[in-house]
Amino acid sequence: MEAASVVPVVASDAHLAHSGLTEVVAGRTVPCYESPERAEAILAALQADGRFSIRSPDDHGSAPILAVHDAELIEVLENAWPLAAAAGHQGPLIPDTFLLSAYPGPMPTALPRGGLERLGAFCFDTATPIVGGSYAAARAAVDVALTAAQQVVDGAPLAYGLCRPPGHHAARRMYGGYCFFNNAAIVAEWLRRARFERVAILDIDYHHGNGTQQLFWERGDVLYVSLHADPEHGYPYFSGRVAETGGGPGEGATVNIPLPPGTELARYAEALDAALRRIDAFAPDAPLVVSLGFDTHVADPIGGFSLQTPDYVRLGDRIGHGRRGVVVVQEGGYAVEVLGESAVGFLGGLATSLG
Ligand code: Q9C
Ligand code: ZN
Repeated sequence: MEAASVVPVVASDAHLAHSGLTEVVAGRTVPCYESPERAEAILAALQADGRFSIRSPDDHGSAPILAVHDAELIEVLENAWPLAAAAGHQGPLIPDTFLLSAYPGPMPTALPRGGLERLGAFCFDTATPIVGGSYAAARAAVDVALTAAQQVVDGAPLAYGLCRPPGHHAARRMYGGYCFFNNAAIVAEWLRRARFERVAILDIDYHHGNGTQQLFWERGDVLYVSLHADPEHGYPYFSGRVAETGGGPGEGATVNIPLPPGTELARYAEALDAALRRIDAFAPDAPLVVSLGFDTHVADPIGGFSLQTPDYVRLGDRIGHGRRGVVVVQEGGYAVEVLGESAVGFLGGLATSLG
């Protein structure tokens, strides 16, 4: 990469006020893995490197979010904390009662008005606490992703949105998995509505992006390709199998590549090349959207793969090879001590290989 080709990075301070303290994992209460320190570590490493120029996001308003999410999800997330606080609730909001599709049967259901009580109809896990700053942080993460996408539409070969909270587990009217709004999906739909005919999303977070898959399940114009932990053992368990290939006009435009525990670079790179061939065959005319997770790292406390820090240079290099524009959106990665070097390596490898 030449000195002149500085990679645009978009980041916001709003994420700092989204700090949930604890999450519930298999019935035990543990400190939140999805912490402000994650994004701060990546930002510090990019700042120290010198090849990146860091800016704040532009406000894109609600319309791009409403293009993929139900308006009620936005309203619920916006009002959960103020409503619960007004009712005297103290501390982060994690629902304890969930409205499964099995609940109503033939019965009518109505949602309660309370901020906390209502969350159980929109949330699918116990890992995603809401605090006073969560909604603003989730909104800012969307703006971060869209501002990065705008940079690429405007001609940058690569831009990176340092999104926090992440997004790929968020579905049309459901949040969870540390995600509130699906930053990558919002970018993909925004690109479609801007001027592009075919958008591809490559998801290399350790976990299956159930939200992204759901949002584009019946869409033949948005390809979703994901490498992730086999759902037989890997969160979120209920999606991500090879047989899930999309429905209706979207048949064939969902591609799942589950990988076994302990997956190392050789096998991962092989799977990544298969994913990239699928993307090339789809022939997207839009910038590639990458959902990037570092929870594939061997040091990750909740992941089960065995990638090493230098491997991310190779992944970036493979993804960038012969490609024109790439928008990278940050998803997971919880080994804070490896995030900075992994991010610099991945983005450096990508920037160097782009056509
Ligand atoms: N025993 C992202 O990486 N907890 N979300 C899993 C497994 C939730 C991950 C517990 C993990 C969410 C964006
Ligand atoms: Zn993940």
